[in-house]
Amino acid sequence: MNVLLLIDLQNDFMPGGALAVAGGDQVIPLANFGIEVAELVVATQDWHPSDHGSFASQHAGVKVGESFMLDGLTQTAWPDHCVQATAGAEFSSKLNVARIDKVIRKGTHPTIDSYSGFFDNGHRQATGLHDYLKEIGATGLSVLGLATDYCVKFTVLDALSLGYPTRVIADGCRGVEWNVGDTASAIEEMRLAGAEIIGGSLA
Ligand code: VGL
Ligand code: ZN
Repeated sequence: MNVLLLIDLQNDFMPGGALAVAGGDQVIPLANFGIEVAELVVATQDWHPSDHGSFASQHAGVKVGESFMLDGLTQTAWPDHCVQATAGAEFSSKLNVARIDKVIRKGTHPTIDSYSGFFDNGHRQATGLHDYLKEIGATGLSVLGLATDYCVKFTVLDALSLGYPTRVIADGCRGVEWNVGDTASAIEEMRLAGAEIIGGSLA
């Protein structure tokens, strides 16, 4: 069974959101088309406590976009975003959420971030996504969502190392692009790791 995996299609990553990704809303129609034709749909949801350690607001002298050490790992400082049970953490209202079979929440532990939908950034804890995919007999993944250079990339790299044939629907992804070229580099990194990169077609 091929599974459509939707990454973090949440209000805070949409234009106007706390961690807005340029053109983030433009991927929703393709996500909804994918949902219509997919056998099974899994969505990840960035789901942080309000005092999450990835937030610049929690660290005196650390500005958004800077790197700092968080519990032994290099961490990028983000604006407060996707706080549990806030409007920003909800899926975009334009997304056909009724047809999502399973939601995987990540980033819930206060002192570690979780870009990947499978594991936190230190690979200390699993989110349950791999167990779920094994349980339903997933044989391959088609991935789209936000952001190409963070959560999409790390989810895809983990999926490949776990052995899932993985396809990235590039037109369904947008990057944060802190540095010019980050999105293109992320696509190249996923391709070199073995992902199949395709345009807008789900065929
Ligand atoms: C993301 C930064 C922080 C993402 C989540 O969804 O790509 N990026 N939290
Ligand atoms: Zn986050």
